Amino acid sequence: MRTVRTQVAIVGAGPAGLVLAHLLHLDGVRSVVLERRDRAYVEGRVRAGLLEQGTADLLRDTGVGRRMDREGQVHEGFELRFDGERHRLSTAELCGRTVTMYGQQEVVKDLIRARTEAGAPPYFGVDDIAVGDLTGDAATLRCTLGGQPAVVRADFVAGCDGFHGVTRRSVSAGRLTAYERTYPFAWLGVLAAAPPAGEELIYAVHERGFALHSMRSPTVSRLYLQVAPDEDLARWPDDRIRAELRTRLCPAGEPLHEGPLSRHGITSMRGFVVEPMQYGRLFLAGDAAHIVPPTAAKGLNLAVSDAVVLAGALAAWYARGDRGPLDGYTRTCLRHVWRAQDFSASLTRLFHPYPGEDAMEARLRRARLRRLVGSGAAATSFAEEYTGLARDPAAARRGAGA
Ligand code: RFL
Ligand code: PHB
Repeated sequence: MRTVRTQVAIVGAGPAGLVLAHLLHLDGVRSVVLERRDRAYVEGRVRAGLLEQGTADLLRDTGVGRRMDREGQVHEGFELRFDGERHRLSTAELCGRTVTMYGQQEVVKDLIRARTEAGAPPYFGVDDIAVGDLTGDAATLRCTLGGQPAVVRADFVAGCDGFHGVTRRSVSAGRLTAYERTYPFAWLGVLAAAPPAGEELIYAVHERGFALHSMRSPTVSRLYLQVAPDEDLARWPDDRIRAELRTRLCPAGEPLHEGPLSRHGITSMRGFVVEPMQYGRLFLAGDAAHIVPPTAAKGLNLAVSDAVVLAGALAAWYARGDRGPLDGYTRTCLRHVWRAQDFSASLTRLFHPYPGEDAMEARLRRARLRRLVGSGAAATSFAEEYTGLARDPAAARRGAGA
């Protein structure tokens, strides 16, 4: 039996786990990252693409932002279409903040590269982790590493293994409370090998359903359509997807570049939070602890925020024996988690016609949209939430003295 001894065992090589490992390394704390999938899978998974300014700044500040600065696109605003009208909201003018479009899998590649260059690459293909007692003198994980049975002993376990991971489920029954909401629709997402229709994102609210025109690069667009929650992808041949995108995004015949579609997927819409986000030696971060519907693009950004809080708390423990920040981990994170849940829920309600929505509700939604584009105060508040002004992981890390 092989034994691996480390300070922090990190389960999952998504954004939460990899940012945490990177920051701990910079803080002189040893960790190992254990990932169920192989490297190609993790680096190829197409998911989020919008980095709040604080997330982009954190990557920059900590030395993993060079490719993002070369290849990512900084956006100073976005377009909102409804009732055949086009409105631009400038987040830069409203609150002085921008967002950066750069694919989640590119962030993941940059972080894996940094771990590899630091001599501590993640272990991939570790698909049988069993979490032992979390309340004793040390935490123990059993798994197979490189074909050999292994025990990983650590002071702490970071559960960064996403919503379907093993760490949250390893906590004894009754210790965690889950809050959950599912939405009566889903998003069908595709990549298009076509230049984006414009320089900024387009959010289109249409009576047939919501549509989003996003992007990953000057030659790759990312498109989403609201569909039924149990939608069958087989019912959506590419011609139907294109026609529906044109109807919802371009009601006045606005341009939309077309190209081959790939990476078709259905993303369910769910809000989920578990409280507390810690138990004994286990600390949950990112999707393992909370899920937001993708409407406001908060999932990845929240995962990075959690990782910054946890890295700071672990560094305080190892550097000064200060247990306070670890004890307060849940409280610190939940403030921004619930803020983002609320913004994501209200944006989801604002942008999507619910199945069976009546004429009254449709008009109330339109009145809210009108207020957003017609009131400086409403637009500024929206821009602050959208760009994550109040939850800036780069500022949090600088503030923690790192
Ligand atoms: P991740 O990225 O899910 O990473 C978790 C990692 O843990 C691994 N894992 C395990 N490893 C070892 N042992 C086990 N038993 C394990 N079980 C799982 C997984 O293989 C994986 O590598 O979580 P993290 O790091 O918390 O990051 C969160 C973000 O990934 C997530 O919030 C966003 O991508 C959510 N999300 C989206 N967010 C947006 O802001 N905009 C989007 O367009 C968007 N699209 C999406 C999404 C999430 C999706 N999911 C969860 C299915 C599209 C999809 C399809
Ligand atoms: C995306 O590009 O995946 C994306 C962008 C903005 C959103 C949601 C998703 O609000």
